[in-house]
Amino acid sequence: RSQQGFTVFFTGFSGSGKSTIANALMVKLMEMGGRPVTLLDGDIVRKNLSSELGFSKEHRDLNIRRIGYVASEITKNGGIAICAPIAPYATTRRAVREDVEAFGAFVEVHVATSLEECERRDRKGLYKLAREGKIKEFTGISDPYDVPANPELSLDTENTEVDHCAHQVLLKLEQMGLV
Ligand code: GGZ
Repeated sequence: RSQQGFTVFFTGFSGSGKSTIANALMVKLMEMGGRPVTLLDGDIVRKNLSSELGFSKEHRDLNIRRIGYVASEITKNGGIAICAPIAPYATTRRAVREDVEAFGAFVEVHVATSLEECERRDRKGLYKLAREGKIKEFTGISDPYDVPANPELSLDTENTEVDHCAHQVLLKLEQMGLV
C-alpha cells in the first residue's frame, strides 16, 4: 500500500459542486484512515489565507499559488490535500501541478457542470448579481475560465449524484495506486 502524499485539485465554476464533492471525498478518505486529510476549500482559504485578495487575474493567481504551496507542503509530508477553488487559469493550475509533483501526485479533477446549469441553479444568487453588473469579473459571465485540457478526471455532475462523483475520484486514486 502506497504511503506517498498526494493532492486532489478540483476546478470548476462557482456553484459547480466542487465543495460538496470535495467534502464527500474527504469523508471517504478519512474513513479509510492512514493519512491525514486536509481540505482547502475556496471559501475557507479566502477567509483565512487570502482575505485581502479580490478577483483580478493577479489576485486569483496569488490565491491559487498559496493554495498550491500549502498543498505541496501537505503532500511533501505524506498527507492528502483536497483543494476546491475555481482556479480559472490553465497556466496557474499548471504551476501548482509542478509545485506539488515535486513531492507527490497531483490529481486534477474538472467538475464539469456547465455554466448554463450553474446559472440555472444559482444557489447563492451570485449569477443574477453578476448579470446585473453588481459583481464584476465574475467567472463565466464577465471573466474567463480555461476548460482543463488534460485533467486526470472530469465529472459530469448533471447526470451523476454527489456520492457517485466522489466514488469516481476514489476509483481514480485506486487506479493511480495512491490509496
Ligand atoms: C467568481 C466569485 C466572485 C467572482 C465572489 N468570480 O460559489 P462561491 O462564491 O462560494 O464560490 C465563488 C468564490 C470563488 O473563490 P475562489 O477562491 O474559488 O476563486 S479563484 O480560484 O478564482 O481565486 C463565489 C465567490 O468566491 N465569488 N466574487 N468575481 N467567484
